[in-house]
Amino acid sequence: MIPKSHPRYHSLLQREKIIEGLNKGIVSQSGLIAQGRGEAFDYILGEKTHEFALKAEKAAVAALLLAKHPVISVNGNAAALAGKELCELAKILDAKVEVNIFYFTKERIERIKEYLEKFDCEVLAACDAELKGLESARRIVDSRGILIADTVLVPLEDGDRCEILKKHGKKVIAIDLNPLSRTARMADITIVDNIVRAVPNMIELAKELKGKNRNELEQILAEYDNKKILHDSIVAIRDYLSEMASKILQT
Ligand code: PTJ
Repeated sequence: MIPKSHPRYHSLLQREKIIEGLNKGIVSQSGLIAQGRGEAFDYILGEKTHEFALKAEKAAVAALLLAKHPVISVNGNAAALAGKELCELAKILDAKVEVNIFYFTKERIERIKEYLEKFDCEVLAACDAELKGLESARRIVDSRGILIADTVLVPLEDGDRCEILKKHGKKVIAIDLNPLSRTARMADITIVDNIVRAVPNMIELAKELKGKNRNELEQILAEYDNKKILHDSIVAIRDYLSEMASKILQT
């Protein structure tokens, strides 16, 4: 039990969720390492949602609302950290939820599916189709989901699949705290934010944008520039580090 007064409460809570996910057979062992990398980037971003992330979250929601076949791809870490919220988002957006993992075992696919179904969510996990051009297990998809999707939300992704999804003509939205990753640089919309903050923000935005017409949603996308967002996120890290370096000298 982590005391709420602990200065690193939120970060420790995420660790606990990931470890719990590992014990339940939802998270892969590598998921622990991925969380550590994410934490490090979150630290140097000041552990908050920046303006550039909110802009990307808004554009992502607009793209998912405009899509014909929107799919939210869920892996072990995403399920453990934000499973409930991802299901809620899917419902508001009328998007499909599909389990897709890098460290593939049929057992883990089933565990994640069962876990997500607890949130009153229909979960695709048939593993009955393949994304051509990809060697990793992420190629194994559901014929009713990612295979036919036009827009895919991929939280905590690896760069290879992002590239292949794009080659298959899909719009890719990534949630990745590392703006330097291949995924972040390849995606159409990159949300440089922690999934535990990004998805609740997207739920609120989805409620708000659902009432807009297609022209208004298209306008949001037309004004969105992912290169600028990536640039701004890297600059935010630089500025945060410069500020901390100055503070050290002042104390
Ligand atoms: O469940 P599986 O088998 O699909 O495996 C999932 C992981 C995450 C282990 C797998 O996809 C993997 O190895 O991913 P990578 O290549 O480590 O990339 C994960 C990215 O997510 C890194 O760039 C991290 O910085 C980022 N990340 C980690 N935790 C968070 C995060 N981004 C947002 N929020 C987080 N909490």
